[in-house]
Amino acid sequence: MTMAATATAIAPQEQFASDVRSGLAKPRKELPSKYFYDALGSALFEAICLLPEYGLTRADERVLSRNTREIVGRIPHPVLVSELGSGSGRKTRQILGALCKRGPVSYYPIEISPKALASCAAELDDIDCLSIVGIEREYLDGLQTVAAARPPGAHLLVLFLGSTIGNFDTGADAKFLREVRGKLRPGDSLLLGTDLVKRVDVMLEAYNDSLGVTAAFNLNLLSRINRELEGDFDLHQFEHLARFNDATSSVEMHLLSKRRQMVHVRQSGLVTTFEEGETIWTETCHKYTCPEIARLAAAAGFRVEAQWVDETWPFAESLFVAE
Ligand code: AVJ
Repeated sequence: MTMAATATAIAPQEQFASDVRSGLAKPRKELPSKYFYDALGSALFEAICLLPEYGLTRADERVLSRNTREIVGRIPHPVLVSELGSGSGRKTRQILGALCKRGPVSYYPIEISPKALASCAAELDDIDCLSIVGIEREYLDGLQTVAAARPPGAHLLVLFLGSTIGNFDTGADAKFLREVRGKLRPGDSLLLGTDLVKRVDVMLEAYNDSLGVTAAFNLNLLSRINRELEGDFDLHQFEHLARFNDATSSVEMHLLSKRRQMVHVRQSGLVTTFEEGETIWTETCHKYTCPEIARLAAAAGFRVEAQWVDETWPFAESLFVAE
């Protein structure tokens, strides 16, 4: 794998320190969910994907593998593929493998974690005719780099799988997709994975598993702050909380302070007090409906070319085409 871009204006560590400072200074404390994925957090997420309660990733993989031929049949050739978040490479493998049967394909995974990029490249290394160019950037910056590098006449397919789109705040998903659209040309495609609304108890158990893996995944954010930013969070004094917000149709994850306590984060220059029962909001996982996906596409300048839904665990794969 070649690395096309590693330059960032502000060092990732400083960005982390500053995001922690601003998130914990808010009246309703919050932390960005993108910081879950250090080496331990990524391993815990892989474990989450194996939990019986968490059907999301299996559904995503199932829809993709059952419909690979039809999906790929709708993508013009030659094509340049870019993925927002490199994931484990497992899901992408089938799509890329099928595209490669028609000729050489360039694949540009965009990911802020260099480790994730490396393991994705290792996973996909054996596919013939595939050249992998890792882009260590935020999604939109990375997509800009890919768009600038595309040869004339090549079609661009953007993959945004696993319902990561659901992690945006309400309204920010549409804004993000508009920005993605802004980097594309008419006729380019976006394959978008979205988890769909299902029974509330099923949705809640997916984020509150009986082994406590999701709790560990959530709490690891505090231990990452301790490790990397010289924080002194006492992990025993916080607990994992998952709840369904009806108004936004989202599962929210929080970390709840079990008592009144003070916390320091040295590299963020932060001292803050938690009341008993106060929470840090760490993640939003929005659950979609199909009409909502259609509205989202239209609002962002796409049409829904095709859609595939898993019936066992309602999850949709939608092929958007830029208008
Ligand atoms: C990887 C963002 C799709 O929102 O379900 C899993 C992350 N958080 N369990 C999700 C996650 C808690 C996951 N996504």
